[in-house]
Amino acid sequence: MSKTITLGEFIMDRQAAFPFVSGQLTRLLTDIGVASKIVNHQVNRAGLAGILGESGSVNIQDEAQQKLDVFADQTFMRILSVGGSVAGIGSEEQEDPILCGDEGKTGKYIVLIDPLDGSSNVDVNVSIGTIFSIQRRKTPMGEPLTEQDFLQAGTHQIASGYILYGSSTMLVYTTGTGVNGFTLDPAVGEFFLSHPAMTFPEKGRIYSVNDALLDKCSEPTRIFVEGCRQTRGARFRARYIGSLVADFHRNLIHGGIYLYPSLIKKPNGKLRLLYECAPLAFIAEQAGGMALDDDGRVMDRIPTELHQRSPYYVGNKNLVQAFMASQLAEKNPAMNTVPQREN
Ligand code: P6P
Repeated sequence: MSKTITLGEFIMDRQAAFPFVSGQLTRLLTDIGVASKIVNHQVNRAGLAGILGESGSVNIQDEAQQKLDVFADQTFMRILSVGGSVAGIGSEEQEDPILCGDEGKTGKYIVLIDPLDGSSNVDVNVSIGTIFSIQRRKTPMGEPLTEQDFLQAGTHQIASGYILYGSSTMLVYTTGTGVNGFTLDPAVGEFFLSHPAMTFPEKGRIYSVNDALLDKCSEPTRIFVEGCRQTRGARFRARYIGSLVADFHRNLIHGGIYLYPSLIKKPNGKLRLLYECAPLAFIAEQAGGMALDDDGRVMDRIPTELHQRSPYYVGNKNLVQAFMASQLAEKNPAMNTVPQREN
């Protein structure tokens, strides 16, 4: 039986393939693993530790901060800012970026993070997650960071990933050479490689969208979802947890598409580009899938502000392409398509 490899061993093995690296990315990925174990411990005991519910504060999104939101944000900030690899952190929970290491003059990397996405589900024991994106600083070392260090396209990402605090806790990440998943063994406090070389199944049969929004989105989106619903053999299933990381992870394993569309009153939808859409888009593309917004590939989008939102359609390539065909059909009815019968 082959030896089960830990996250740390995997990261070190991968570094060995790049002899000229400084080891800062290795340290950063390791620190993310450490922070996620601490957050996982609190998430698992939230009901017992009296840290359920709202903290009484609101974040930049004007969303009530759950106590665990604040704890997760503080934990990742604390651990990532002292490791020496990070120059600055942009967090969903912080209005402005946090500068690390001598006002951001040291540290090679920029981290964009949603410390605890879907946290409103904590009180009802539904899976939640952390999403992270790692960029290389643009400003030379020794100089203070600028806004542009944080506003980079998804194609510049050095790494991205998520931690899913669910029935088991998993860390899934990519550095641009495929996607690998690690499952935490709480008995020894180690992440072990459990899902090597993750890819979407060839075809997907799940669509994930908030049905209550459909009367607020575009006609083509409604046409696409209706196409998924049609019973003529498509055999689609509707699955929507209301926790992006959980929905994304299920669709990565079983195949499907997640949609958070542009809405009449929210043309940019709800999800945030830098620390939700772009990092999961990197994972999706590395796993053979696709991630689009209303104008094309999410990874190409150059942000103009830290907390900007984006319509989001991500999952199996065949389903995302069918969705976009339904969007284009609005302009050219002859192109109208609905997902085809699964063989
Ligand atoms: P709605 C959670 O707040 C989140 O950002 C994602 O995790 C989730 O997929 C989405 O919003 C749910 O939004 O409008 O369907 O409740």
